[in-house]
Amino acid sequence: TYLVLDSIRNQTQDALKEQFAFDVLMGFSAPSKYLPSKYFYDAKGSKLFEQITGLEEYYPTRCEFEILSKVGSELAEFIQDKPFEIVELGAGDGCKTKVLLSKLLESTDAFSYIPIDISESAMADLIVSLKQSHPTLTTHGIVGDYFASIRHLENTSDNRKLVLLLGSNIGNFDFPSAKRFLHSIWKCLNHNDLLLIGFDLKKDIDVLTRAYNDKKGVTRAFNLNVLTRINNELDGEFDLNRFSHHGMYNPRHGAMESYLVSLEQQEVHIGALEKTFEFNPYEAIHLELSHKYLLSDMQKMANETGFNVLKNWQDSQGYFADGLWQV
Ligand code: AVI
Repeated sequence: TYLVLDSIRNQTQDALKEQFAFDVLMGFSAPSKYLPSKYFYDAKGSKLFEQITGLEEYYPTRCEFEILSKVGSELAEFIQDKPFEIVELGAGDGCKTKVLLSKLLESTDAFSYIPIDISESAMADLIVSLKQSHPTLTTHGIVGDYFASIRHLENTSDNRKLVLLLGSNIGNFDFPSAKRFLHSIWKCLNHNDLLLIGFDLKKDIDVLTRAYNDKKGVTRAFNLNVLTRINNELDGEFDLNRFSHHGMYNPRHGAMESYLVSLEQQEVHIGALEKTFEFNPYEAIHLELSHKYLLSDMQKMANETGFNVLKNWQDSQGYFADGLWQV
């Protein structure tokens, strides 16, 4: 079973919809239009993201899988005190985490696993598949966003914790927000608690560009799904054929940026907002930032948010890194 965090449960569907409507209103009224990337992850978006993680061009998941398959036993050495909790923020389908859990279980079974994810359907699937793959593991899933995750960390027992923030999820925050988020994790943890955090590393720009512009068009569908959500949930009238997906690397910011670009002058009505928004030809909606890091950027981020870096692991291509940070 899994728990839908109170913060989500207490808000009626209507309130969530109102928040979505408000965020769309803010994003489309801004001088440069944008939408927050958390709206990618409804049931369909989470499935599309799972598909992305299996794409040939999308290397991060494969690289981190390689790292986690190697580090499991080493990681067990850092966790001497029993019992402990593994809390994963943004667990998704848990595919990479399962390999880590299996490796840890070879050394100890004195831990429970607490995956947290914004998508209720992804959580339901994860709990079912964990029952099959790891039947003896104590698991408590929680549905909630990152801020709910922080509240969970604040309110849990004094058990030793290992927090997982994998898949370069931290890359989707801008730097000030990433620092604030990591520092708030640090504040919730006790001395010696651990954070295993994944970073996508800076690399050849063509490799990056391909990863966010796959041939099968899954990333395109992932981005366009946000407009489908507005159509379905907010009574929007977007014609998806009138927007194109644009994923590009910004070397000044060291980040992949995704946009939907309006292919023509158009007006789009959104029923729930009782408002029509105008899109100029080639006007962009900014959807996502995906920062790429150097090992020195990771070190800096750890220092600035209170953590000590115990260890860094990289995949064999040097594309991705996981850092083990300690409070
Ligand atoms: C979830 N996150 C780390 C992914 C990334 O690479 O920034 C989301 C994604 N967007 C397009 N492809 C994958």
